[in-house]
Amino acid sequence: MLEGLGMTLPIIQAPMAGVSTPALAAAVSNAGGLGSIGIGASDVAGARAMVDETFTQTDRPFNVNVFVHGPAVQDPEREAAWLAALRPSFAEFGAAPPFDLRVIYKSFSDDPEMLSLLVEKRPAVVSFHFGLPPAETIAALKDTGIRLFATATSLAEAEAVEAAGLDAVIAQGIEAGGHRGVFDPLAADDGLGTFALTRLLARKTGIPVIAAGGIMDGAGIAAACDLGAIAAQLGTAFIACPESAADDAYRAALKWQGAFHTRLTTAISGRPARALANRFTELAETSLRGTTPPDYPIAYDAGKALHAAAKARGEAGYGAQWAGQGAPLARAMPAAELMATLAREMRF
Ligand code: FMN
Repeated sequence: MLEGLGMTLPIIQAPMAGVSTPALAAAVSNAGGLGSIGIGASDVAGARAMVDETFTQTDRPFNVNVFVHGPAVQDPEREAAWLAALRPSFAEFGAAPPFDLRVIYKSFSDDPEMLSLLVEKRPAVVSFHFGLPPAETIAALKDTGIRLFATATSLAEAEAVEAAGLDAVIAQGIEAGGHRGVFDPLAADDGLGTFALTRLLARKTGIPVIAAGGIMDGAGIAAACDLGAIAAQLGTAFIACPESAADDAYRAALKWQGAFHTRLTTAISGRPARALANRFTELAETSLRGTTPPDYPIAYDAGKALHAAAKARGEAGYGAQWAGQGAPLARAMPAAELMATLAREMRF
């Protein structure tokens, strides 16, 4: 399958909504990997601009990633309690929490215009995070020749991905940075690590497996391939590349102590996600402890407002600084150089 995608290296740069860029994806694809853009948090116009820009920067295949979460249910009481718990943190920066919270972006399951865009643009790959869209949507994408991948965090999710007729499954371990791709955030989560999950899916499913979570260098990629993965998907390893959209504070935080203490929390967005330890994750363990966040992505509206209020007063520690457990191993270098380094390391 890698050859069919023009890949000469088993390396996929993870889609990272808000962090990956057309320049990053193009650099990775141009270097023989598969670059990805994340449009999960974009509207159709924003997504169109990103897809078009990527096509202008590379003529090689790339991946476009969407979020397929269940519908967010507004719950005024829960949201009011959450905002009340956040009020002292806003007050610290001379601000007040928003009056109410919004569903800040749509699920791909419920976005026919985004589907039309992808059918029109035909990127080589489309990948799904948080679940699978309806069968008609999958069929419409497949009819155009687009290859489809989806994240799974368990064998049951991977079996659903295989049964839906997708081309590959991304085995996302608990070490991974960013949101866990769990289909149902309220269901029990076994928190399988990348090593166990990759091997489990390689042995128990009949579709190609891509390993993701905590893989930072050539040794990690080689190990994933030894476990039966056809490729490794790396996110955190690419955050420090100059082509990413990470701001200066995020890049600096990646080099500080928080990188050694990543935290899995639902407090920032409403869904479990792994971030560098910072003031927000500290809040999750103190004043927000015991308060249930609103549904994803409603809670994220509050999280982004708090980050904006704090940043306006010079405090960057409330950003959603997603990162995996391998964060201290991140290297700040141009993506093409990082790809060459990873290729060199894999050969040892
Ligand atoms: N996965 C997605 O499918 N879509 C996303 O938009 C997305 N955003 C992410 C943003 C950041 C900053 C990070 C670090 C990860 C994100 N992920 C997203 C998860 C990655 O696909 C992947 O599972 C993860 O990066 C692998 O772990 P690693 O970060 O340790 O390499």
